[in-house]
Amino acid sequence: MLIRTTALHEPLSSEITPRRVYLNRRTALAGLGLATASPLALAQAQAAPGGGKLPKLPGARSAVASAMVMEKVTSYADATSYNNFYEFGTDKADPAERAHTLKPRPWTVSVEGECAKPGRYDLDALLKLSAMEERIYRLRCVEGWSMVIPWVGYSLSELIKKAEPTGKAKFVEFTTLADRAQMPGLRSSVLDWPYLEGLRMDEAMHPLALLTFGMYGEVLPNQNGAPVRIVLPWKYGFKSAKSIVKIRFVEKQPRSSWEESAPQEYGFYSNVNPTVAHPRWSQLSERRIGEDGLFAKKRPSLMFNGYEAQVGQLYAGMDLKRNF
Ligand SMILES: Nc1nc2c(c(=O)[nH]1)N[C@H]1C(S)=C(S)[C@@H](COP(=O)(O)O)O[C@H]1N2
Ligand SMILES: [Mo]
Repeated sequence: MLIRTTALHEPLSSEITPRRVYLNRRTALAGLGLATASPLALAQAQAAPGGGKLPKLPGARSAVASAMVMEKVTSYADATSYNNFYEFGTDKADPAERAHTLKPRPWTVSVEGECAKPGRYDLDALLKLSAMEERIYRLRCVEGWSMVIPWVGYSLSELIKKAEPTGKAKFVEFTTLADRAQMPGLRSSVLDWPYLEGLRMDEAMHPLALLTFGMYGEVLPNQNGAPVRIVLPWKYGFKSAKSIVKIRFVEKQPRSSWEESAPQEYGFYSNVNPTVAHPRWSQLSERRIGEDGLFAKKRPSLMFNGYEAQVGQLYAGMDLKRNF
Protein backbone atom coordinates (compact mmCIF):
# COMPACT_ATOMS: atom_id res chain seq x y z
CA MET A 1 0.00 0.00 0.00
CA LEU A 2 1.28 3.40 -0.93
CA ILE A 3 0.82 5.81 1.91
CA ARG A 4 0.97 9.35 0.66
CA THR A 5 -1.24 12.04 2.10
CA THR A 6 -0.84 15.75 2.55
CA ALA A 7 -1.16 15.09 6.27
CA LEU A 8 2.34 13.61 6.15
CA HIS A 9 3.75 17.06 5.84
CA GLU A 10 1.76 18.55 8.67
CA PRO A 11 3.78 18.34 11.85
CA LEU A 12 2.13 17.04 14.99
CA SER A 13 1.90 19.64 17.72
CA SER A 14 4.49 17.56 19.61
CA GLU A 15 6.89 17.93 16.69
CA ILE A 16 6.80 21.69 16.73
CA THR A 17 9.87 22.82 18.62
CA PRO A 18 8.96 24.75 21.76
CA ARG A 19 9.92 28.40 21.45
CA ARG A 20 12.44 28.23 24.27
CA VAL A 21 14.26 25.26 22.71
CA TYR A 22 14.20 26.98 19.34
CA LEU A 23 15.66 30.22 20.68
CA ASN A 24 18.26 28.34 22.62
CA ARG A 25 19.23 26.37 19.53
CA ARG A 26 19.53 29.56 17.52
CA THR A 27 21.84 31.04 20.15
CA ALA A 28 23.97 27.91 20.10
CA LEU A 29 24.09 27.92 16.31
CA ALA A 30 25.03 31.57 16.17
CA GLY A 31 27.65 31.18 18.89
CA LEU A 32 29.42 28.18 17.45
CA GLY A 33 28.72 28.51 13.78
CA LEU A 34 27.79 24.84 13.94
CA ALA A 35 24.65 22.77 13.83
CA THR A 36 24.73 21.71 17.42
CA ALA A 37 22.05 20.52 19.84
CA SER A 38 20.89 23.07 22.36
CA PRO A 39 21.93 22.67 26.00
CA LEU A 40 18.27 22.57 26.93
CA ALA A 41 17.55 19.69 24.58
CA LEU A 42 20.52 17.84 26.02
CA ALA A 43 19.41 18.45 29.57
CA GLN A 44 15.97 17.12 28.67
CA ALA A 45 17.45 14.06 27.08
CA GLN A 46 19.79 13.35 29.94
CA ALA A 47 16.86 13.63 32.29
CA ALA A 48 14.94 10.96 30.33
CA PRO A 49 14.60 8.37 33.06
CA GLY A 50 15.81 4.79 32.72
CA GLY A 51 14.26 1.89 34.54
CA GLY A 52 16.27 2.51 37.71
CA LYS A 53 17.09 -1.21 38.07
CA LEU A 54 20.31 -1.48 36.08
CA PRO A 55 23.75 -0.03 36.83
CA LYS A 56 24.21 3.60 35.80
CA LEU A 57 26.23 4.38 32.69
CA PRO A 58 26.26 8.11 32.12
CA GLY A 59 27.60 9.67 28.97
CA ALA A 60 28.99 13.15 28.49
CA ARG A 61 27.70 15.60 25.95
CA SER A 62 28.68 14.16 22.60
CA ALA A 63 31.32 15.66 20.36
CA VAL A 64 29.02 14.53 17.54
CA ALA A 65 26.26 16.74 18.90
CA SER A 66 25.11 17.84 15.47
CA ALA A 67 23.65 14.38 15.04
CA MET A 68 21.37 14.86 18.01
CA VAL A 69 17.67 14.56 17.33
CA MET A 70 15.52 17.37 18.66
CA GLU A 71 12.43 15.27 19.19
CA LYS A 72 10.71 13.85 22.21
CA VAL A 73 12.64 10.86 23.54
CA THR A 74 10.70 7.58 23.49
CA SER A 75 9.77 6.37 26.97
CA TYR A 76 12.06 3.79 28.54
CA ALA A 77 9.05 1.50 28.96
CA ASP A 78 8.36 1.54 25.21
CA ALA A 79 12.01 1.24 24.18
CA THR A 80 12.44 -1.85 26.36
CA SER A 81 9.18 -3.67 25.65
CA TYR A 82 8.79 -3.37 21.86
CA ASN A 83 11.89 -5.03 20.45
CA ASN A 84 13.27 -7.05 17.61
CA PHE A 85 15.76 -9.61 18.90
CA TYR A 86 14.92 -12.83 17.10
CA GLU A 87 17.28 -14.88 19.25
CA PHE A 88 14.52 -14.52 21.87
CA GLY A 89 11.52 -14.92 19.58
CA THR A 90 9.84 -13.04 16.76
CA ASP A 91 7.12 -11.28 18.76
CA LYS A 92 7.81 -7.69 19.77
CA ALA A 93 7.11 -8.64 23.39
CA ASP A 94 9.31 -11.78 23.40
CA PRO A 95 12.71 -10.16 24.09
CA ALA A 96 11.45 -8.31 27.18
CA GLU A 97 9.86 -11.49 28.48
CA ARG A 98 12.63 -13.94 27.68
CA ALA A 99 15.98 -12.14 27.51
CA HIS A 100 16.57 -12.51 31.24
CA THR A 101 18.39 -15.76 30.34
CA LEU A 102 21.11 -13.80 28.53
CA LYS A 103 24.27 -13.47 30.61
CA PRO A 104 25.94 -10.18 29.70
CA ARG A 105 28.87 -10.83 32.04
CA PRO A 106 31.53 -12.10 31.70
CA TRP A 107 31.70 -11.07 28.02
CA THR A 108 34.47 -10.96 25.46
CA VAL A 109 34.56 -9.37 22.04
CA SER A 110 37.20 -10.71 19.70
CA VAL A 111 38.63 -8.39 17.09
CA GLU A 112 40.23 -10.29 14.24
CA GLY A 113 40.91 -10.63 10.52
CA GLU A 114 42.80 -8.15 8.35
CA CYS A 115 44.45 -6.06 11.07
CA ALA A 116 47.86 -5.63 12.68
CA LYS A 117 46.56 -5.73 16.23
CA PRO A 118 43.85 -8.34 16.70
CA GLY A 119 42.73 -8.97 20.25
CA ARG A 120 40.22 -10.31 22.69
CA TYR A 121 38.65 -7.53 24.69
CA ASP A 122 37.04 -8.18 28.03
CA LEU A 123 33.91 -6.07 28.53
CA ASP A 124 35.61 -3.97 31.22
CA ALA A 125 38.48 -3.19 28.87
CA LEU A 126 36.00 -2.13 26.20
CA LEU A 127 34.13 0.08 28.65
CA LYS A 128 37.38 1.89 29.42
CA LEU A 129 38.67 2.17 25.87
CA SER A 130 37.17 5.60 25.22
CA ALA A 131 34.99 8.21 26.94
CA MET A 132 31.26 7.44 27.08
CA GLU A 133 29.01 9.86 25.22
CA GLU A 134 25.25 10.20 25.21
CA ARG A 135 23.72 10.54 21.75
CA ILE A 136 20.06 10.84 20.94
CA TYR A 137 19.48 8.95 17.72
CA ARG A 138 16.36 8.06 15.82
CA LEU A 139 16.13 4.32 15.22
CA ARG A 140 14.04 3.44 12.15
CA CYS A 141 13.03 -0.18 11.73
CA VAL A 142 12.61 -1.47 8.19
CA GLU A 143 9.08 -2.50 9.24
CA GLY A 144 7.98 1.14 9.36
CA TRP A 145 8.22 2.25 12.98
CA SER A 146 10.75 4.39 14.80
CA MET A 147 11.91 5.46 18.25
CA VAL A 148 14.14 8.21 19.62
CA ILE A 149 16.64 6.81 22.09
CA PRO A 150 19.43 8.35 24.19
CA TRP A 151 22.20 5.81 23.57
CA VAL A 152 25.46 5.69 25.51
CA GLY A 153 28.72 4.62 23.93
CA TYR A 154 31.57 5.87 21.80
CA SER A 155 32.34 5.86 18.10
CA LEU A 156 33.10 2.40 16.75
CA SER A 157 36.08 4.01 15.00
CA GLU A 158 37.85 4.25 18.39
CA LEU A 159 38.01 0.46 18.62
CA ILE A 160 38.79 0.00 14.92
CA LYS A 161 41.76 2.38 15.13
CA LYS A 162 43.25 0.31 17.97
CA ALA A 163 43.14 -2.78 15.75
CA GLU A 164 45.10 -1.09 12.94
CA PRO A 165 43.25 -2.61 9.95
CA THR A 166 45.46 -3.50 6.98
CA GLY A 167 45.00 -2.26 3.41
CA LYS A 168 43.04 -5.44 2.68
CA ALA A 169 40.36 -4.57 5.23
CA LYS A 170 37.55 -3.32 3.00
CA PHE A 171 34.61 -4.40 5.18
CA VAL A 172 33.82 -5.14 8.80
CA GLU A 173 31.75 -8.16 9.78
CA PHE A 174 29.87 -8.36 13.09
CA THR A 175 28.93 -11.66 14.67
CA THR A 176 26.47 -11.72 17.52
CA LEU A 177 26.06 -14.32 20.27
CA ALA A 178 24.39 -17.60 19.29
CA ASP A 179 24.05 -19.75 22.40
CA ARG A 180 21.11 -22.12 22.63
CA ALA A 181 21.44 -22.28 26.39
CA GLN A 182 20.78 -18.55 26.67
CA MET A 183 18.67 -17.88 23.60
CA PRO A 184 15.43 -19.85 23.12
CA GLY A 185 14.80 -18.29 19.70
CA LEU A 186 17.70 -20.22 18.15
CA ARG A 187 15.47 -23.30 18.04
CA SER A 188 13.62 -21.59 15.22
CA SER A 189 15.23 -21.39 11.80
CA VAL A 190 13.69 -18.01 11.00
CA LEU A 191 17.25 -16.72 10.41
CA ASP A 192 20.60 -18.40 9.91
CA TRP A 193 22.41 -18.17 13.27
CA PRO A 194 24.55 -16.52 14.37
CA TYR A 195 23.06 -13.15 13.37
CA LEU A 196 25.64 -11.58 11.06
CA GLU A 197 25.93 -8.01 9.90
CA GLY A 198 28.45 -6.01 7.94
CA LEU A 199 29.56 -2.52 6.96
CA ARG A 200 31.93 -1.05 4.43
CA MET A 201 35.07 0.18 6.16
CA ASP A 202 34.30 3.88 5.63
CA GLU A 203 30.80 3.39 7.06
CA ALA A 204 32.21 1.66 10.11
CA MET A 205 34.73 4.48 10.57
CA HIS A 206 32.06 7.18 10.34
CA PRO A 207 31.82 9.01 13.69
CA LEU A 208 28.04 8.44 13.86
CA ALA A 209 28.50 4.65 14.04
CA LEU A 210 28.16 4.07 17.75
CA LEU A 211 29.58 1.17 19.74
CA THR A 212 26.81 1.13 22.30
CA PHE A 213 26.88 -0.03 25.92
CA GLY A 214 23.93 1.80 27.42
CA MET A 215 20.75 3.77 27.02
CA TYR A 216 18.89 6.27 29.21
CA GLY A 217 21.97 6.66 31.40
CA GLU A 218 22.10 2.95 32.32
CA VAL A 219 23.74 -0.16 30.89
CA LEU A 220 21.80 -1.82 28.04
CA PRO A 221 18.91 -4.01 29.11
CA ASN A 222 19.29 -7.55 27.75
CA GLN A 223 16.46 -7.11 25.26
CA ASN A 224 18.23 -4.11 23.70
CA GLY A 225 21.43 -6.05 23.05
CA ALA A 226 23.44 -6.18 26.25
CA PRO A 227 26.24 -5.80 26.92
CA VAL A 228 27.44 -4.28 23.63
CA ARG A 229 25.85 -3.59 20.25
CA ILE A 230 26.22 -1.17 17.40
CA VAL A 231 23.78 1.60 16.50
CA LEU A 232 23.84 2.96 12.94
CA PRO A 233 21.27 5.73 12.92
CA TRP A 234 21.16 6.27 9.13
CA LYS A 235 20.41 2.61 8.38
CA TYR A 236 17.39 0.39 8.99
CA GLY A 237 17.42 -1.01 12.50
CA PHE A 238 18.42 -4.54 11.57
CA LYS A 239 21.93 -3.33 10.68
CA SER A 240 22.37 -2.37 14.36
CA ALA A 241 23.46 -5.80 15.58
CA LYS A 242 22.92 -6.65 19.24
CA SER A 243 25.06 -8.60 21.72
CA ILE A 244 28.21 -8.63 19.59
CA VAL A 245 30.93 -11.21 20.21
CA LYS A 246 33.15 -10.81 17.15
CA ILE A 247 34.34 -8.00 14.89
CA ARG A 248 36.27 -9.17 11.85
CA PHE A 249 38.01 -7.15 9.12
CA VAL A 250 37.54 -8.73 5.71
CA GLU A 251 38.35 -8.11 2.08
CA LYS A 252 35.01 -9.20 0.60
CA GLN A 253 31.56 -7.83 1.32
CA PRO A 254 30.08 -9.99 4.11
CA ARG A 255 26.66 -11.61 3.76
CA SER A 256 24.32 -10.42 6.47
CA SER A 257 21.69 -12.73 7.97
CA TRP A 258 18.79 -10.69 6.61
CA GLU A 259 20.33 -10.50 3.16
CA GLU A 260 20.85 -14.24 3.29
CA SER A 261 17.20 -14.84 4.20
CA ALA A 262 15.67 -12.52 1.55
CA PRO A 263 18.25 -10.80 -0.69
CA GLN A 264 15.62 -9.05 -2.80
CA GLU A 265 14.11 -7.46 0.32
CA TYR A 266 17.09 -6.62 2.55
CA GLY A 267 20.15 -5.24 0.85
CA PHE A 268 23.66 -4.95 2.22
CA TYR A 269 23.46 -1.16 2.55
CA SER A 270 19.92 -0.80 3.92
CA ASN A 271 20.22 2.93 4.27
CA VAL A 272 16.90 4.49 5.26
CA ASN A 273 15.49 5.70 1.93
CA PRO A 274 11.86 6.74 1.55
CA THR A 275 12.21 6.74 -2.26
CA VAL A 276 13.00 3.03 -2.40
CA ALA A 277 10.01 0.95 -1.32
CA HIS A 278 10.43 -2.41 0.32
CA PRO A 279 9.01 -4.97 -2.18
CA ARG A 280 6.02 -5.51 0.13
CA TRP A 281 5.40 -2.04 1.56
CA SER A 282 6.15 1.65 1.19
CA GLN A 283 8.94 3.33 3.15
CA LEU A 284 7.51 6.84 2.78
CA SER A 285 6.36 7.19 6.35
CA GLU A 286 6.77 5.74 9.79
CA ARG A 287 4.89 5.26 13.03
CA ARG A 288 6.59 6.64 16.13
CA ILE A 289 6.33 4.13 18.96
CA GLY A 290 4.44 5.75 21.84
CA GLU A 291 2.28 7.77 19.47
CA ASP A 292 0.05 4.97 18.33
CA GLY A 293 -3.25 6.48 19.46
CA LEU A 294 -6.19 6.39 17.12
CA PHE A 295 -5.46 9.86 15.76
CA ALA A 296 -1.68 9.68 15.72
CA LYS A 297 -0.37 10.69 12.35
CA LYS A 298 2.39 8.86 10.63
CA ARG A 299 5.58 10.83 10.18
CA PRO A 300 7.32 11.24 6.86
CA SER A 301 10.47 9.13 6.71
CA LEU A 302 13.66 10.99 5.94
CA MET A 303 16.53 10.22 3.58
CA PHE A 304 19.26 8.49 5.61
CA ASN A 305 16.82 8.79 8.54
CA GLY A 306 17.59 12.51 8.74
CA TYR A 307 21.38 12.12 8.78
CA GLU A 308 21.98 12.98 5.13
CA ALA A 309 24.19 15.98 5.90
CA GLN A 310 26.51 13.74 7.90
CA VAL A 311 26.59 10.54 5.83
CA GLY A 312 25.44 11.46 2.31
CA GLN A 313 29.01 11.81 1.11
CA LEU A 314 29.71 8.12 1.82
CA TYR A 315 27.37 7.23 -1.03
CA ALA A 316 28.20 9.95 -3.54
CA GLY A 317 27.83 8.63 -7.09
CA MET A 318 26.21 5.36 -6.02
CA ASP A 319 22.91 4.19 -7.46
CA LEU A 320 20.93 3.85 -4.25
CA LYS A 321 18.08 1.99 -5.96
CA ARG A 322 20.44 -0.78 -6.96
CA ASN A 323 22.53 -0.59 -3.82
CA PHE A 324 19.53 -0.64 -1.48
N1 LIG B 1 21.41 -10.00 17.26
C1 LIG B 1 20.34 -9.32 16.80
N2 LIG B 1 20.46 -7.99 16.61
C2 LIG B 1 19.40 -7.26 16.17
C3 LIG B 1 18.16 -7.90 15.86
C4 LIG B 1 18.07 -9.31 16.07
O1 LIG B 1 17.03 -9.94 15.83
N3 LIG B 1 19.17 -9.97 16.55
N4 LIG B 1 17.11 -7.15 15.37
C5 LIG B 1 17.44 -5.87 14.71
C6 LIG B 1 16.28 -5.04 14.40
S1 LIG B 1 15.27 -5.58 13.15
C7 LIG B 1 16.06 -3.83 15.01
S2 LIG B 1 14.79 -2.81 14.48
C8 LIG B 1 16.88 -3.40 16.17
C9 LIG B 1 15.98 -3.09 17.36
O2 LIG B 1 16.70 -2.54 18.42
P1 LIG B 1 15.97 -2.16 19.78
O3 LIG B 1 15.16 -3.36 20.22
O4 LIG B 1 17.05 -1.82 20.76
O5 LIG B 1 15.07 -0.99 19.50
O6 LIG B 1 17.83 -4.38 16.57
C10 LIG B 1 18.47 -5.06 15.50
N5 LIG B 1 19.55 -5.91 16.01
MO1 LIG C 1 14.07 -3.75 12.46
